[in-house]
Amino acid sequence: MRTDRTFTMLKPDAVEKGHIGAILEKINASGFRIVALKLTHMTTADAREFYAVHSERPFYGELVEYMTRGPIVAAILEKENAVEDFRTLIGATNPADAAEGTIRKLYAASIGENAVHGSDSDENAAIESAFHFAGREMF
Ligand code: DAT
Ligand code: MG
Repeated sequence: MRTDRTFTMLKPDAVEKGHIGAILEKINASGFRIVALKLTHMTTADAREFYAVHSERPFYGELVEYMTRGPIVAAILEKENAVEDFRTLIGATNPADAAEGTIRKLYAASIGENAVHGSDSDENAAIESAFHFAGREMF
């Protein structure tokens, strides 16, 4: 059986509101194994690079401000079909469109402050994991 990995961040709003425990609990209860985990604080340069694909979008400046205003929880998660299943678990980018029971429906305030990140492909999961974690921090 192939096991897949995805990368997630619990974003500054989720950390500020004290939702780390509840979100990690939901992630574990949904069958994901945590294989890397840390509290970290992205610099402006980090956030600009991490979201470089959105650099031409009108919300890029706000996104970088938001992602750097406080600490985040970065994690790598393992599960069969991890990328797709995790995107289902977090729900739509805009919490107003997110399905009932999804993490964004439960914890996100708005499209701009949407509580959690999930990689959108296996390739990006690997790139994003390596952005935040050294090999010796992955288990
Ligand atoms: P996702 O995080 O669901 O993969 P995305 O990659 O399209 O969504 O965008 C990355 C982040 O940028 C998203 O989580 C929140 C922010 N964002 C996206 N679209 C936005 C918009 N229309 N207005 C404000 N922020 C937005
Ligand atoms: Mg995305």
